[in-house]
Amino acid sequence: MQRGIYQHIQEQKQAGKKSFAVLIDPDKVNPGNLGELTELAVSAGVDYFLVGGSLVISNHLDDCIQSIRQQCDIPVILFPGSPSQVSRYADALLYLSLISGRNPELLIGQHVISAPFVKQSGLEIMSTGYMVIDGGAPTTVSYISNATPIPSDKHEIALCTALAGEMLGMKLIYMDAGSGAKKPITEQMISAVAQQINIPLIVGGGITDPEKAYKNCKAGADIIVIGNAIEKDPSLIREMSAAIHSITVTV
Ligand code: 1GP
Repeated sequence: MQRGIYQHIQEQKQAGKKSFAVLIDPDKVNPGNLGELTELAVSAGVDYFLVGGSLVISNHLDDCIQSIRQQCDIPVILFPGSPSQVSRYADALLYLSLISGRNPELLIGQHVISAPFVKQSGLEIMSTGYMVIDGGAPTTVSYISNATPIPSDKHEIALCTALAGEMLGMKLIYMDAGSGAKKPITEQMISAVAQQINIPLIVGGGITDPEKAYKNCKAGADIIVIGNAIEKDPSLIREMSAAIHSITVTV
């Protein structure tokens, strides 16, 4: 991709188009199933790969990204759970600040430590206000972050947090119920946030069917992230992509 990924995300938003990002956890793929997944993603018109996880145990992040890149042109965006998850083979990085929590390490501490090598990586850096929303049960992200998620019915907390993130200069807001969340984020909360911010809104966590993805987009999500459901049934990629891409809103 010649121009920047963030510019592309903004252009899609301005055109009223919705995007689909497939989340790949490097711990859960092997060369065989990653190849198959990539092939399916290309044929289904997936917009982005997000690679990373709250807790990555293996050390084949680089191999995983290189294998995707050898097979396709779908941009690879890092979604790091820690500063160790930076790979120069990716295209961009979500520079996440956990603005829904009050853990200073995840708001700014780890950024200070990782800033020099993040800069040296040459990756496109996209500052992202990361908001963890209660998904009905503790998820890896809620446990690891040691921060309380925003209650799922407190729309006003979510929208004020997102607004603050935007006014602090963040380029994206990512609302996440956590991987494998029992209850994905409600359309009411997505809509409350989307109506208040101008920057692109990413939504993920516990989305398992195309109808939910569709409704989330209708409520104002610009990018839908799906991991678990696709790990379990890769053939869902096609239906999810069709549902997300079927929407064009008038802006
Ligand atoms: C998690 O938003 C992502 O950070 C995706 O969640 O794995 O539940 O799709 P799922």
